[in-house]
Amino acid sequence: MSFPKGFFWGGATAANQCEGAWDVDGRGESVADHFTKGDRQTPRYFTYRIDEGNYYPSHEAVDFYHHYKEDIRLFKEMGFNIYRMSISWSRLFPEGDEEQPNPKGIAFYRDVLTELKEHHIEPLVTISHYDIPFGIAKKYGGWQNRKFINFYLNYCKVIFTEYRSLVKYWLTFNEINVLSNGYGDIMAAGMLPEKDCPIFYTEETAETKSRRFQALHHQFVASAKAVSLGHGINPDFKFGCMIAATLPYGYTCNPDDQLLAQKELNLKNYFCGDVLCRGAYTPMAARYFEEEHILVNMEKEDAKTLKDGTVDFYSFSYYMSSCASADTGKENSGGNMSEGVKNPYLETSDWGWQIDPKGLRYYLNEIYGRYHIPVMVVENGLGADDILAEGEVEDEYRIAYMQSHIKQMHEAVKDGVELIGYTSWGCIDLVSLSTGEMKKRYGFIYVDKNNDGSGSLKRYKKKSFDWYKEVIASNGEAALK
Ligand code: BGP
Repeated sequence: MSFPKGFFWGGATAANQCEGAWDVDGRGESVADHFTKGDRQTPRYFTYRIDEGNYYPSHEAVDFYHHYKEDIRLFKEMGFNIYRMSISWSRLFPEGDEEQPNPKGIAFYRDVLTELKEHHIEPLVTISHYDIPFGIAKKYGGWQNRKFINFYLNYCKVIFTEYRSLVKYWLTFNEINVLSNGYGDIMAAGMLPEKDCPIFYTEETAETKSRRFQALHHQFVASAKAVSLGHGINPDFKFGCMIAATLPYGYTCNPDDQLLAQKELNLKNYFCGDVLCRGAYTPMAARYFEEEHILVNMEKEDAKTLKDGTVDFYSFSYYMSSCASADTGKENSGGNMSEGVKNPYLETSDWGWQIDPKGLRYYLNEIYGRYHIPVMVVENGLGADDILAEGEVEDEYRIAYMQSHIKQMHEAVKDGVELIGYTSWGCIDLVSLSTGEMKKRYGFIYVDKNNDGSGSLKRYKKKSFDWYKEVIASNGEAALK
């Protein structure tokens, strides 16, 4: 048994991490344009002003804006039949609250989508990937303000109508569960701090939690409304939720560890998954809100809106698993919103992320068993410090990482999971979200751009480029050897 016929193979990027051209053709500032560069030891900062003395990696990124034709040609050469990209909201609505979009922004995405169509690559479009217009964040306080639902829906109406015949697959919010996990106030909710601070900084009080969950509730409503709106505009549209897979194993067979792991699985994944896929809050939510003194205003009609706007498929990013332990003295592992106790059975990447291909199979079964809707892995990959030598990058470690994950996806398919696609993260090198570095590379395509912003932006094929090409040509078989 191999991967299903018509399986989607491709790669994924996000506008603020690859497009650049931050102030070109009428684009407005995004909150992400206010994030400085950090590294594994130094946090990225949000700065209210764009300081001349600071470096903001999103401003140029890898300049996909001016290289998209060349990049799409390379994707096609690898055999992609899908490409996950995001639209920069502030390229279309510079401040975020305008009625009418910026025509040059509309034209840019039309060109990109047309280019994909000509290459027979299906776009998978993330509507909001950590890319909130700075204008509305500043004026209205971010997603905690219910007005955001209408700004978002106006944006959706424009892109659904403009690109009605160019896009079929949409994701409403990237990793929506960062808000239930406590990381996303600035980047995912546009709730700006009073003072410049690290981008992942969150003060945890009942009040800040209430604001965060209020913002999340508004995103749930916005997502459901977008799904209903989109289905009305084109009944062929397919919508997915996008969740950062957070897979906690109980550290020991101590029932306390297992209960903790179960609670984390619920709060970090199903909290959002249940609303988006089933149209209602997960049973554990009420107790959690009560114990944490979290207050969320919900309008009377919201329950019906959520029920009516459930998604058509479940998509997620998967990089690692974690461990839950009731013993608070244990050493933690690093990760993107997935911190937990270090697992002695797993290796870690150079950035401290635990590598666990079998966890991907586990998670796929878990999700499909709960929701019974098609599933797509829309982010997965290895961030590594690649060396370009005489135009070549020998990234065997990336091949090994991806091969082991594809093998486990295949096991999940054999287990009966309706897996429909795989878009590896950062198919072309781009700016790292957590550190802002270029050095943390994920691509099959190397971009000559360095941490300090220097570099020619020239593209080079890595060794993994040819390997992935073979994998796609054989519908996955080449990775199963
Ligand atoms: C996910 C984000 C992506 C991406 C990825 C890798 O959480 O959706 O935007 O960047 O993580 O993370 P990083 O870039 O920090 O290595």
